[in-house]
Amino acid sequence: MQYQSFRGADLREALGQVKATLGPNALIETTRQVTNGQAGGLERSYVEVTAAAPAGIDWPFAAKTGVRTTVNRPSGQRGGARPQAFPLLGNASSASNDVERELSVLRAMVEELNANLPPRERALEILHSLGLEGTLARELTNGAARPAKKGREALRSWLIDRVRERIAVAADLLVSPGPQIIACVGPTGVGKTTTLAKLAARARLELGRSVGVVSLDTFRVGAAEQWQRYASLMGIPLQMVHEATGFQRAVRDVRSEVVLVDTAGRSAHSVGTVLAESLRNVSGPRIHVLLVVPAWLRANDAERVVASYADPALTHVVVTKLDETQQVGGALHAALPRRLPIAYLCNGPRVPEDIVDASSEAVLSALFPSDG
Ligand SMILES: Nc1nc2c(ncn2[C@@H]2O[C@H](COP(=O)(O)OP(=O)(O)OP(=O)(O)O)[C@@H](O)[C@H]2O)c(=O)[nH]1
Ligand SMILES: [Mg+2]
Repeated sequence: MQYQSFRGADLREALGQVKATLGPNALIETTRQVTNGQAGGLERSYVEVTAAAPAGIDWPFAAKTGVRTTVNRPSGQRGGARPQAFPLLGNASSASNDVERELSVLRAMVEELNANLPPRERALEILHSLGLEGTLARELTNGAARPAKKGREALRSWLIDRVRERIAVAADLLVSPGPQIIACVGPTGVGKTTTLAKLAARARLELGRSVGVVSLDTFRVGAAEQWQRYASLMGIPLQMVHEATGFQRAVRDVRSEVVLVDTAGRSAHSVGTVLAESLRNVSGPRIHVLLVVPAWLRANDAERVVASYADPALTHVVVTKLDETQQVGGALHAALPRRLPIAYLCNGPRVPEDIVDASSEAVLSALFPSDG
């Protein structure tokens, strides 16, 4: 296919030339903003569009204006994957062509707009597309001007480094020796019970530790049955506790080194109060309070949830449901602003498989999808 490049002072002008030369079905391959005007002589910056006539269609008119160069590009010439070419204006009878055309023009316009943004704004635009927002995003983009001048890829990898600096992770809590209590708190249905079941299975079956469960969730219908099933499958002791006063006794009764505490997904205030009262008089075991958030949570909701769990103080974050979204930046607002360590990542409902220890690289690869 023979590609040609067309230049215009802006995208509209360049696309006008494409259409005039190659017709309404022209295939757009790339658009780019060129800031070095020496080659094109179109003042200081211009837009360049690479396009080809669709196979089998001979558009009869040649462009009379503007700069046009021809690039012969045999198929497979480039090493990497070539961007997909979209028709500029599709056949009116083809709905999918229409959608592709709209997308291609929209994408080109967004790219043009972004290329014209100031460097800091370009960095913010990348973070916003990942779900990172507000003060956190502004902090992460401090100093973005220099890498932004080197292009989008350089800016992206600079941002990855900035986010890496902000991520705190914890080693697997289950491997540290000695008695400990691990409680999960968080909104309704986020995966608290499932995460604790995964931890119970790992501690009991993989690490051979003595594990027991104390559940403060006597609120939700079926909560007790859910734990009874897990406990009998894994052969671990279980205590259901209705009030904070019964907690210490329940912890004693499960006679385990690792005590996993489940809570109800109700208002943070009432859950916090029962758990805080329950833990107040516990001495001896190390206490971990894990906030569980789903990966698709939005930034301001994540920050609101963290703020609502003040007592007992949160010690770690667990991100669940990574399999349900491609945009996880919002959920990271539960951890990054306060540098709360992320302990585990869950990427599915299966017990015990779908859980991994959090690592900076695992968090980064979830946050920056490779095609983004
Ligand atoms: N896709 C997916 N589903 C998950 C994940 N973790 C949990 N689930 C599912 O989410 C639903 C709710 O999980 P639970 O563990 O009961 O959530 P919870 O936070 O204990 O819910 P409440 O006790 O009602 O507040 C269940 O259907 C789980 O199988 C995950 O990482 N990915
Ligand atoms: Mg539950």
